[in-house]
Amino acid sequence: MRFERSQALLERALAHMPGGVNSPVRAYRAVGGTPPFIRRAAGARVYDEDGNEFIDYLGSWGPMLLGHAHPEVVEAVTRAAVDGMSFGASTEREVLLAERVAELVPSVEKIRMVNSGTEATMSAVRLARGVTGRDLLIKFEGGYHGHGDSFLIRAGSGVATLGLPDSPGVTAGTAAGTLTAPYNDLAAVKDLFDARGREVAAVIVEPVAGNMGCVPPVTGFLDGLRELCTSHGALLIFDEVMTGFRVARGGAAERYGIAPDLFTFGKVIGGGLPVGAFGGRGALMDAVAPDGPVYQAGTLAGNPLAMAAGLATLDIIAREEDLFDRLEDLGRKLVLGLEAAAEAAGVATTSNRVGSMFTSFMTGRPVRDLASAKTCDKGRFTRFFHLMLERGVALAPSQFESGFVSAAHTEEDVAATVAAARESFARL
Ligand code: HOZ
Repeated sequence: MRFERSQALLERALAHMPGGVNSPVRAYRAVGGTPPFIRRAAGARVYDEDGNEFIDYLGSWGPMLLGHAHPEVVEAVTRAAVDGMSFGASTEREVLLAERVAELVPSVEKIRMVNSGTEATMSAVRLARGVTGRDLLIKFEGGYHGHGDSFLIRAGSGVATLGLPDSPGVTAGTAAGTLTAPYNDLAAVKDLFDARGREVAAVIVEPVAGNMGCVPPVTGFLDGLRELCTSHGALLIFDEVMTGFRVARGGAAERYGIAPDLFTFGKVIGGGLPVGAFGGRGALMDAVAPDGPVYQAGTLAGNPLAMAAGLATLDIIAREEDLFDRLEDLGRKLVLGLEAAAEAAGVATTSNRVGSMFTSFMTGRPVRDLASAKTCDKGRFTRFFHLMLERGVALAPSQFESGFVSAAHTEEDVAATVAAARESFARL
């Protein structure tokens, strides 16, 4: 496989963009080699500038639940564009999308649209601090909630991938406002509450961690967080940027039967356009300006094109009854196939999956937190990643990210992926 045009574009990009990219993990620093520059995508396939074709499990890092360029979504966006790109004023589509989210996620009574997951998490934490009058935030090691200052403490995603320290530029004062605990370690969270419970405004958690690879919550973890927050007067924030409308129609809250106080969304809610949102109980959301004093605003918030893409996507999710059964089935077959391929080659892996989110870790140990995720053999992952890429399968270019199956993947795609994995594992 050749990447000549991509390499030429990378060299030009490096002249004017840090790392040649607009988001760090895309630079392939963890795995090396030339990141393919993508020309177009359709269904479960992406095509790069050199004419290479890949079965895509990156899924734009999560949004493409329905696959790329779904005709209904494309049509909705096209129709919206013709009517004007942005008004800075209210539109019917915003109302329809808010109604749709409230129907799919019953604990969301009110919602505010923003432009990214990062904006959503920053705003939700400000709201939590505003309504509780407390300062501290608890997050989990390897948890990633975007690049807001309060979250870049023992963070996952690109921070873990690049092995970066907590980011320079985050003030000591801000960092002191964030406490951390290992994911899935309820006792550690209890200790934090025992020590400083009266100061804790909120616990923010990815209900299925997706930014240290896919790490499901152990039984009782999310319920335990719910109880601890309730008994200490803190808010529970489910960061459903990755899991929302993905691990179930109503996200992780539905899948695990937990009602957090606040939610953050991103990715699928925008159907591939830049949308984030935060929402929750009406009484809490009423503290957001202009109803309340907690300030939050955005020129492009509720952008008509973005709302059209999100609405078309969520309409399909609401309407297609067997969608999540199909995603579950494809995800299960893929991961079983990857495990069998690794076993046949005598390669130790641990595969985690929740619905259509998955990661095959290059370690024989169970992965339930950042420390166990870090036991993986990164060199082996790198070799596997490139062997798969050469065979036309695009995985996330980091061991510490999730893979995503879409509704556009077919049984044949999964079989071809497993065949590629068999060859790749055998060559490690
Ligand atoms: N932080 C994102 C994945 N968890 C990466 C976003 C991107 O590079 O597009």
